[in-house]
Amino acid sequence: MEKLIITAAICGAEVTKEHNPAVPYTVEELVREAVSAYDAGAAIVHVHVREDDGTPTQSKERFRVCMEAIKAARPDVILLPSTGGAVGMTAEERLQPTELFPEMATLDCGTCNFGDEVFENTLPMMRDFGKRMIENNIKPEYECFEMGHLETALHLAAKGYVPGPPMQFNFVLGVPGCAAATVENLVWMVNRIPAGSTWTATGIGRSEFILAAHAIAMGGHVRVGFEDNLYLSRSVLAKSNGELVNKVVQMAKLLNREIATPAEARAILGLNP
Ligand code: KMH
Ligand code: ZN
Repeated sequence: MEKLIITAAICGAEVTKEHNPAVPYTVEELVREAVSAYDAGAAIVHVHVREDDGTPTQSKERFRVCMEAIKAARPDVILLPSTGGAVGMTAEERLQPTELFPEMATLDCGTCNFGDEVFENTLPMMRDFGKRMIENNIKPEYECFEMGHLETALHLAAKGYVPGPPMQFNFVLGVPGCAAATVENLVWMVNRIPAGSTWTATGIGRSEFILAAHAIAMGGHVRVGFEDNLYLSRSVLAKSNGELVNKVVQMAKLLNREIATPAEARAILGLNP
């Protein structure tokens, strides 16, 4: 089986220090969390950034400073900035990190409920995001919160509006208002992806490690991190993103799945070495 790529979603836009004091806001805190995840075995760091007070931002300058600081600490890590940002941001606001020419960026695949809010990703928005990623030579990670999101990504790729196969999908299951984090849903989605494409599973909240176990066994890849889950085990807050990554590494060891280095992850994902 292919080596396991672990992505650490170290921050997100929604969780705060009130939920877990280790949630990073400042540049130094983001670097600390990225380094802890990388050193534990993450090849990819999914980056959201905050102002020092915790307010989510898509500021190009804030992304530049944070991503350069992470790269200075761990030069070979793959950075995957968010173009999802936080609910309510405009498309132009959200697209700012693509101006920094990252290797990868998220591309969210449809409008959906997101807890009590609506996360807007219309087809025109997706076409604009796809165009930007084609122009800037960025490999999208297609974020699918629903079955229909996967169909949308496939449809837009077939029309050439977004980069086509091989594609990297992230099946984010368990967001309140979206598809549940069940193995049936995961298997359904995995069975729909084009040959040669790759996929990652992200389980929200207490489903994080259950979905990770399925993905490890099925040959997919895994995302964990504070964006998705704050607990190492029941009622035990994780002290760092590294603790969450380490738990996946231990699970993979038990199932005889080796962990991909960033170089190996680049080869698996078809990124430039
Ligand atoms: N914060 C969510 C509304 C992404 O990074 O592309 C969207 C999100 C997805 O986190
Ligand atoms: Zn995100």
